[in-house]
Amino acid sequence: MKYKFALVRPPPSTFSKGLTTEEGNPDYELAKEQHRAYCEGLRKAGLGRIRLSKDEDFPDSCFIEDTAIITNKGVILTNPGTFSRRGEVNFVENIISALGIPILGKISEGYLDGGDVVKADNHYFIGYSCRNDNIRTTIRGVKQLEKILNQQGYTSSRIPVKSVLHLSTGSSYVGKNIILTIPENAVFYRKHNGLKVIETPEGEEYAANMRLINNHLLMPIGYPKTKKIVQSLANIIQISMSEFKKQDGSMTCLSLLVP
Ligand code: CIR
Repeated sequence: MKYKFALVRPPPSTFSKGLTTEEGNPDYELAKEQHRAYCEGLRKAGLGRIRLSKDEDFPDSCFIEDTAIITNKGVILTNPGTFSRRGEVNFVENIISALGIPILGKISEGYLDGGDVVKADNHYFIGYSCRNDNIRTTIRGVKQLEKILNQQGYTSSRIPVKSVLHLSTGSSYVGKNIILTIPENAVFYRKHNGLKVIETPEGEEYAANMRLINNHLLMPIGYPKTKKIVQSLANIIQISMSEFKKQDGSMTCLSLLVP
């Protein structure tokens, strides 16, 4: 899918009050700086950017990926598993409507975070991440998304998410039929015919999440072994992600790509 522009939302001043399992308080000034560099990375990858307003009431609202799934036929609005994030979807819904992008459906029968969806061309991998320590995407949410995708002619498959926040936290589609993933997901991706599955080197699990944009890959700085693995696949753009990582966020979380 060829993308034309990205929707991004800068971190609000309440950013450090967001949800996280990581240690360490994020530095707000640095987070803003890293967000600007991220937007610059999107520009280098050839995308126009629509910068939406910040919202102090939603500390996690810069992680806009969790609010919607954008297909080439339109958008599916999510219903995040955590109560504190549900209100983020209304704002994004208004923007999507104002842009005239069709809304194909809205998750209402369970919970689903956009970060649990990894798209490989026209196939969607959906993570069910809800477990005792991580109240996120539920099976009912997965089933409803499968139904909507199916109605639109897309195929999908399910993957349990065991140790990370979302499916996309530990994997991403890096183009050319290749999935880059942390080892625990590899067996599930390998069930899918025609896909090549590459595991992240030990200690570089955070780099499993990259943003493929047309012929470019946005990846976090500081993961040299993974960089070596992907550098022949696309033009690599490296971004500092330290402050978003402290809030459990990764590369794809910070944007929604519109074809
Ligand atoms: C959260 O816990 O919801 C945020 N602090 C991080 C969300 C990251 N989003 C993503 O992986 N798609």
